[in-house]
Amino acid sequence: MSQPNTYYITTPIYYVNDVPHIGHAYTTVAADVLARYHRLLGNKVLFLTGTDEHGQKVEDAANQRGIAPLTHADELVASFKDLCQTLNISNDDFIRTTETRHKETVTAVLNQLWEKDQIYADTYTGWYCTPDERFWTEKEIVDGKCPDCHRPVEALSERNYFFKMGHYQQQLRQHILDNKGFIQPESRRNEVLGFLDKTLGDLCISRPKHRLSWGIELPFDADYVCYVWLDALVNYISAPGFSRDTASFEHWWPANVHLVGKDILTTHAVYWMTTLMALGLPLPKTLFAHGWWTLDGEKMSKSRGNVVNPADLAETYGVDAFRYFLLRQVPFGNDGDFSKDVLVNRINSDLANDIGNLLSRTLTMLERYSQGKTPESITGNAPEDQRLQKAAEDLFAKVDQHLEQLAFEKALLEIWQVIRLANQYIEKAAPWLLAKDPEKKERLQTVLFYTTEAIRIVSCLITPFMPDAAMEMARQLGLSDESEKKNLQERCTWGKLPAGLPVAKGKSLFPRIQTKKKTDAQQNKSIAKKTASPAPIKPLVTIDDFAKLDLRVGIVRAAEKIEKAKKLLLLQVDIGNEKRQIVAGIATKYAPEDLIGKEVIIIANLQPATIMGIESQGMLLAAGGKKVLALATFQEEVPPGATIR
Ligand code: ME8
Repeated sequence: MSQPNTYYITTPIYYVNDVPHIGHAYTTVAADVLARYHRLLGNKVLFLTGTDEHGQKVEDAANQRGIAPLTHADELVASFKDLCQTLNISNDDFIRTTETRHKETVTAVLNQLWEKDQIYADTYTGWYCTPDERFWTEKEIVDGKCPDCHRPVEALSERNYFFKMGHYQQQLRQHILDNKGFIQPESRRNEVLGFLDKTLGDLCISRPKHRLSWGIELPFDADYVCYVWLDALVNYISAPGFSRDTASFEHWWPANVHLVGKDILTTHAVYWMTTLMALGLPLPKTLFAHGWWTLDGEKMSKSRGNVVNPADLAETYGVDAFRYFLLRQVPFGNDGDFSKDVLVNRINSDLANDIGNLLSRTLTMLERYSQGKTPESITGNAPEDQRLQKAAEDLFAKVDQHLEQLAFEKALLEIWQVIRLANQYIEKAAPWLLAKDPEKKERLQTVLFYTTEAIRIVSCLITPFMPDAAMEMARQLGLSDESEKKNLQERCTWGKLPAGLPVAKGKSLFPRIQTKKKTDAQQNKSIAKKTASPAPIKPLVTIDDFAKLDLRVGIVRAAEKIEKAKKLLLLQVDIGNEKRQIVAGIATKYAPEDLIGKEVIIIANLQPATIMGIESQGMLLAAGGKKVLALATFQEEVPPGATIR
């Protein structure tokens, strides 16, 4: 990873219309890992998070409670700040859009854009979606409803102020094309490029006060407040000091990473980047839009009553275990489904069994065979010594490369390979047998040193993910507080373990979580549910029959509902050299917006068929019979058009 002197990372600022949930925790924990990692590398870090407090959603939430918006915001902000504390988040700043420093910067931004003739007044007639706070054109709305949230829209005609966003369409497109890592992951980059293929309109950046008063007043027209999205996006420059503290601003800007969820990709990739262009400011280096958490396959929302409270999970299962789970379970750009069973399994297998066991058995060995002290450094010649040394020595570079790509789960997987290798090493070396043979004393010392040194390196590299557990590991290994030390790379070189330090075996790092045993009847019921009447296997085919099918990787570039066909969606799928139009019976399971950017498997040489008057040029693979259970997709990113065997 290149080592800039400064590393500025942001999360979205969260709406205070409701309490935080697992999705908010996800982005914030991911940003925290990167911030901590960069501090360990010796970089100067600014890690910003905060709350988005203006606009209709917050005003409505306050009205419902019969209190003033700011009183409402003050209460909810506390729950976001508490969550940061609970999850051990190391943010350097927390910005609220109701703070004076932010309001001043928004006013300065509006003034600059106005003076640069980037804002104009016009009367606009369109369809307004109140929950989303945005206008749609006649063409965009679907059956009188918002194409985004599917709630009814209302016709509105009013004078407003517009930012000349359309003017920057080509410049933005070119920037994305020239800078491969600018929008990540690749699927999201393609999604934005697809969006920019259509004409980019201007952006309405005002709301008349008679309709919405809870916002920052436009400096050039006191009858209007600023559109909440423009207000919110400006937080990324108001916190480091734009328009107020030039030295600080220039020190931190441009940001290295804006981390967001995929729901707010367009507002960041298009609204924000064009605003920066209009202000003449450099663009952030990377915008990463991660995937979406669902609960048992369903969208989480207050109205469904299925919101997962992150503070409860952290309290029940442990902060570090929860942080580990979030980043290990799902590749960062992909969607994930939350379930407590999966969380518990992950904790028991990776944390209690793998890392917990490794530490506890190593400490026991040191107590028994090394007078409770860290062993002397010895060079081992056995192939297994060298294998473990190489794996541990190479670990920093691998983790570094994965974190550069924000591939948290891959970084953790690499660390766990070393942990598993160290456990196998102990089993193979059987130090308890070596201890019985006086002639094997030196071999025993070698085994102790190799194991302890591997764990020491592991403890350094898990620090950003699980700061408390890493500190406790270091403490038990007799090392002083490793987590606060910089020079991570140097600390991860083999052979740095100081000899003769007293170790202090303590409480178990990650106690095993007892799972309630299901009764036989429950077990049978759940097995029956899972395997309910599977369809009989069809007659055998030959390998030649199978080879006739041309299965390809496709990326969904566009998806829309088909009028009068409840179960069907019309998809535009990119299969490398060509685009296929496919009619798929998956509308009961997926909303069109869930599919954009998804990598799917298609049968590319299926005879085209006409469905509801539309030609379908291929078929998607999915689990399930008449009822679709899940689309077949990939664990890793794969290029469109790749063949599948
Ligand atoms: O959009 N899965 O705020 P917000 C994964 N104020 N991430 C999730 C998630 C889920 N189910 N739910 C929420 C806003 N998130 C604006 C942002 S920024 C200038 C203004 C995370 O409270 C994810 O990061 O709705 C998502 O982008 C963000 O919370 C939306 O938070």
